[in-house]
Amino acid sequence: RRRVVAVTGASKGIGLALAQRLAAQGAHVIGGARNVDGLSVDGAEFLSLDVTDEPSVAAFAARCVDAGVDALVNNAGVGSFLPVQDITPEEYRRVMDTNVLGTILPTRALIGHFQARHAQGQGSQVVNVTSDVSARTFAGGALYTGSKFAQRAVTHALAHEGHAYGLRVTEIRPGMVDTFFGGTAQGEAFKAQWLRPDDVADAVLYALTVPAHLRVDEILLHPVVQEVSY
Ligand code: NJP
Repeated sequence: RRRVVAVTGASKGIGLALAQRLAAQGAHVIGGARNVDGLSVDGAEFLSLDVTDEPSVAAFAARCVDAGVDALVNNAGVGSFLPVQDITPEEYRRVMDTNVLGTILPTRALIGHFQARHAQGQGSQVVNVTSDVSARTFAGGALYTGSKFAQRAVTHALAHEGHAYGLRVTEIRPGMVDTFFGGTAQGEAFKAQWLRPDDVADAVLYALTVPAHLRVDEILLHPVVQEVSY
């Protein structure tokens, strides 16, 4: 049977690269994002998904369960870099809802399915694309890194809870990646030495393809040009 992998935030950047990589390796991909019109990848289906919206997540999850999904990759996320004095409640909610609630809702919607799979002797996986800043911060980072600290905490708590039903949980922590992140354009000259979306997709792929007795807890990866910061 083909492996079935659900990917949130699959319309561009890391998520799209991952959908292409997974499909090329023979998996069936169920990709979700708000803007999926015109997307086409052999071996992938794209569904409209807003990870902050419960009914939208429920519809996405129903299709995933129907297809017998093996793994969920929570990749959807937004960036926002403001000093504390400029953070509005609206911007707080947009970033926290997308990055934190947007990780919780798709996961929550599939836990019953993952537990049922465990009862049938099948393991499942959740891979959360957080950030290298899920455990450090900087000026202007309150909101974004705060959301990523929280997403990391959700990831760790899920790993504890999921252990009972054989769920393998992985945190992928990329540094700077050349995508559309934070409203920039992909391919801009100043990002020439940054990670490529494929670099991060390969890290996810690694976590998803290790032998069943092995759990990859975390992968931290940076472009060489990025300062060493731990
Ligand atoms: O960014 P981008 P990345 N519901 O903007 C989707 C993390 N990261 O690939 O809905 C559903 O090219 C959006 O689709 P759409 C970052 O925090 C990055 O770099 O159509 N989907 C698009 O497909 C994030 O968690 C860097 O607008 C929603 C995707 O998310 C992950 O990498 C560094 C959505 C974003 O594509 C992927 O971001 C780092 C919603 N409500 C961590 N809102 C970096 N690039 O430097 C957004 O440390 N999306």
